[in-house]
Amino acid sequence: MSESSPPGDAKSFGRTMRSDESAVEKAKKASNFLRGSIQQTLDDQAVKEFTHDDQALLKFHGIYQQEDRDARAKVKETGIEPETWFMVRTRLPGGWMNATQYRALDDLATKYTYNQSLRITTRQGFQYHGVVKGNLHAVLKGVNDSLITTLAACGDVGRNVMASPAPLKDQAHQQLLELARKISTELLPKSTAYYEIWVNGEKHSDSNNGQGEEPFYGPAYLPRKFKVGIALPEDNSIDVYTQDCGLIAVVRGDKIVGVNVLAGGGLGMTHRKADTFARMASHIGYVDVEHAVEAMRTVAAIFRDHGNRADRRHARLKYVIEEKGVEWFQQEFRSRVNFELKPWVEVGPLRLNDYLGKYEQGDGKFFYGVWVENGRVMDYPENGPKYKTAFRAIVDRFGCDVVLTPNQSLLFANLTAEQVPQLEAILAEHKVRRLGELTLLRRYSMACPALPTCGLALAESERTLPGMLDELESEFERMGLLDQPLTVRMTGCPNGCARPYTADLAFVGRKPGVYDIFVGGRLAGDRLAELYAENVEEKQVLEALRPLLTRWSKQKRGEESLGDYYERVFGDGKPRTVLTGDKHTPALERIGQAD
Ligand code: SRM
Ligand code: SF4
Repeated sequence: MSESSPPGDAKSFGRTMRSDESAVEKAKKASNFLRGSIQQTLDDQAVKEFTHDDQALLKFHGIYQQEDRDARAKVKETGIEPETWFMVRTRLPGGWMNATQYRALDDLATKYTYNQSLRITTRQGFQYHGVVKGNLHAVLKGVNDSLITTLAACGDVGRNVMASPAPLKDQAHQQLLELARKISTELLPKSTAYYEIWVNGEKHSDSNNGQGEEPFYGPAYLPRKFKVGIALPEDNSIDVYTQDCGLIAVVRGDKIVGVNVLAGGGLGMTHRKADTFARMASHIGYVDVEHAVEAMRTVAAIFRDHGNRADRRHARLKYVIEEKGVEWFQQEFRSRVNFELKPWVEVGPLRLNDYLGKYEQGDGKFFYGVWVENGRVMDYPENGPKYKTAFRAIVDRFGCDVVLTPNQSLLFANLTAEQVPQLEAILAEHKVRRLGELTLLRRYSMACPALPTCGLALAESERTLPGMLDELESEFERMGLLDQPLTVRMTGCPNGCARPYTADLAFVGRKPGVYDIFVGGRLAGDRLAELYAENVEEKQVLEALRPLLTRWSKQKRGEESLGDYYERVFGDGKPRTVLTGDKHTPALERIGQAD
């Protein structure tokens, strides 16, 4: 092991820190370990917003300052300035919670969100939207009282750790969850600021000393967010290739014996900026399971020490690896550990498993997966589904555990055989669609929140995808394609929050009512899509897709998905691992010519 930069060596913090460091870097270092002036602003009821620096720090506490963009759009009409809103995100390793915790989180949503909803995120967390400043403390305290945290759900730290969600009672699944929890704990900041501000109000003896509160991160934390997810070959719903550090469990018998380590995945990019791109994580190697946590920590340490701290647009690990190369990364990794980085172990082909419907757990009990439209657990008006009431009734009646999935859905665990039909009756009574009532198109769909809460949204997403799917369903039915599994994803901007670039088909917001269309990913999540059509008006989407859908319907081989068909016929034979924000000729132009 090199003496210069072992993971956790405080001397190595900011080894490559530049003099032109970004404003956020300065804010972090000046924050006294995430305190800033958050408490003062909370105490001052006359102040509605946090300072710019504090907004950056709040993210580490799991909070985003937002506003109601619907109201913003109507300011001219109404003359009323939108209220400052806050989004609060939980950190739930592997998406797990028990019934008591679910009830507590559900109660907080009823009391404190603008639309009484819990929003399941694409990383197995819950989000609260539209919380007002005066209620922030109550929400965070409430979350913590139920032994869940919002700490490090956002910010330049290790984010919520994802894991294949199936609550199966075999050894591999138990190990998987244990590993996700260990990694999550390992990545939690040690600063006591969070507890002082939100939980017990007490200053800890070691606080305010400005030193030593972050033995791993140091005062500037990471250059940017850092995402870890653990997949099993039979379930890559976590999209392992999109993680900063992905782990694929290698199972022998029913035991995880090691993990394949991937690094440098990420999806965020900017339209027309070729120097920003989505990137599939690179294969780094294999480590025995006892070294998995240290391996992840080492990947994070390399990022900490080499990530770009001047330009936040280029601050993700993917840019470090793309610039310096995989071999450099492997060498750096080896120099920091005293265990062996072994060659990558071939595992079976990756698949996506959404676990909807009824499954045996392996201990005589059952779990049951329920699809939630875009993860929004709420009671829709009139004849719409009443997810929130139904889920609460299920949890109250059966006391079951709840697991959030990476597909914005939810599993109820530890049910008896008799409880399953009762649960199904509750779903039916509340108009919640079950497996047989979903087309495959809808089943594997996801959309990010976008408007009205997301400050970065260029177009609608969650509120538009359901209607677009109605139209796609009619078109697919007409073409005899409804029984083809495929992933359809939508985002309101190119940041990629609903992981559009690994989907068979994706719509990425460009401006209000206008989307870029991407095609060519697939359910397995192991290939990037490419730009198919640019600047397509929402109403023209079907027309733009028709040439491709027609060919697919006539030429597909067996169950060939849209992405696989596209790749076979129009791909260049090489799996895409990088997708730039400035793509040359959209594929539709080529396909048009191929007629
Ligand atoms: Fe995301 C920023 C929502 C998963 C890439 N993401 C945001 C913000 C916080 C907007 C902002 O910065 O002001 C969004 C809040 C909207 C709102 O009103 O709720 C937001 N991201 C989400 C969620 C809720 C989408 C969802 O449909 O569930 C997901 C929360 C996950 C969680 O529980 O932690 C979410 N975001 C992702 C993913 C997917 C993933 O991690 O599996 C990605 C792509 C992977 C990646 O990180 O590259 C993603 N979000 C981004 C980016 C682009 C980062 C980049 O490197 O360029 C941003 C913009 C940023 O960070 O500046 C962003
Ligand atoms: Fe907001 Fe863009 Fe993420 Fe959607 S993809 S939530 S619009 S940042």
